[in-house]
Amino acid sequence: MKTIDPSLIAAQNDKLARHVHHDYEHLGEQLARRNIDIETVRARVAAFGVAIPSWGVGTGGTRFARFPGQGEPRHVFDKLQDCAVIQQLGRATPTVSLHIPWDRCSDWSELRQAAEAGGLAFDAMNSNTFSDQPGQPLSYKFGSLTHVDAAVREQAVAHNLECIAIGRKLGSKALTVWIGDGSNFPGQQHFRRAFDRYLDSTRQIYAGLPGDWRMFLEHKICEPAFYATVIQDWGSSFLAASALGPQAQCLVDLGHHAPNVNIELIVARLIAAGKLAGFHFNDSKYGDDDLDAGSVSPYRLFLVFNELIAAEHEQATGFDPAYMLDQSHNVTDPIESLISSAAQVQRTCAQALLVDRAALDAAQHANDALTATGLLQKAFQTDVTPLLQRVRLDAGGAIDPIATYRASGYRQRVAEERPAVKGGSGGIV
Ligand code: PSV
Ligand code: MN
Repeated sequence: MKTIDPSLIAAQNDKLARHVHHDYEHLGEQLARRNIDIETVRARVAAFGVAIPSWGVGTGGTRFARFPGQGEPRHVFDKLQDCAVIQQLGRATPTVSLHIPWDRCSDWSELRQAAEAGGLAFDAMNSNTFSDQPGQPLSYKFGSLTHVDAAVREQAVAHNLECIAIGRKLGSKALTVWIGDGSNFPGQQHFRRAFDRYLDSTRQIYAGLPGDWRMFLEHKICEPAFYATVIQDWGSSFLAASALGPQAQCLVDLGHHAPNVNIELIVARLIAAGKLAGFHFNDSKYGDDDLDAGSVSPYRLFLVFNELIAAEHEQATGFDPAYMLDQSHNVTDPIESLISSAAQVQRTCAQALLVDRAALDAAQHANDALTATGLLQKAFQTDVTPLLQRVRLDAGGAIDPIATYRASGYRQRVAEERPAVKGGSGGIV
């Protein structure tokens, strides 16, 4: 697999390594004064990983247009190669989440080998019953797992079971189910019956889950159903996951909520119920904008991580969230966006590890709101850049991954090998 020449990474790192060691030492001293051991934080951050969505390495596009970039991946092997570059430089993305049928290929063992060669493994499998594929017998125009026609539901169930079968070949351990089913007009759909049909269909998928797999139910407030969506919020998702059983959990995509919804509170509720599957990280200003994680509201991301690290600290039962990115890159090179977004998520994890949990407990018990919130801000405002740089350097990545990526000329090189394809494979809608 043609990735970046390691000697280029080493040469780029050589220019910066001295400063990184100095800055790291300085940060360590500052944290020691706060009774925080930087080595402990570093070990935890080094173990943190967030999955790359295979569909994220292509230019996403909006409902209006897609403006493909140079060297767009042509198929899943190209996508894996791009993911390998992201991991090689950033060292925060050891896994890839595939979307079927966008990532269909003729030889899954070859794909698994390619992933291994690129230092990657497979995270959750994603099914797609929100769009019709060429040659598909029945249409999902009016829904899939909740369709009024049992034959359409059967087709959608079979597709999900096939995703599990593919995932087993690849070493995946989870299936993420997001459906666009819902209605665009009041009265169009019988709400309770549609939800019952969802339960009936997902029960059949759940029955096909291997014992060591999980099923992630992803909710979304709207789009493509703009009046009512069947699994529109964490409440519906939670009801369904509870009805299905312990292997079903609720996946939180940060963009899938109404503006200003308190997502960290939802996260806390799901943790308490042992039903937090994990995340699709991204950011937004207005809706499901799929902007780069932490690019608009980094403090909101921090507050989510504050709940996650608190749960880890308190050893909450059944707490084992899966972390994935889910973004649409329209104006950036997707590889650059994914490297920097993963680093942003990793940064936020590091910041949340700096919260003085004992002091926060004490402030909460004393009803000292200002001290409590100040403790969160102190952690959030700590510049952990040297720590992230050290983690990358120690793992063989690039101290400055974006600069190294640009210096490598990777994009120009793949542009020569990958002729421009009009339209290209599926992006995010
Ligand atoms: C839906 O908007 C979503 O967030 C789901 O995760 C899909 O699988 C993904 O985007 C890709 O379109
Ligand atoms: Mn998503």
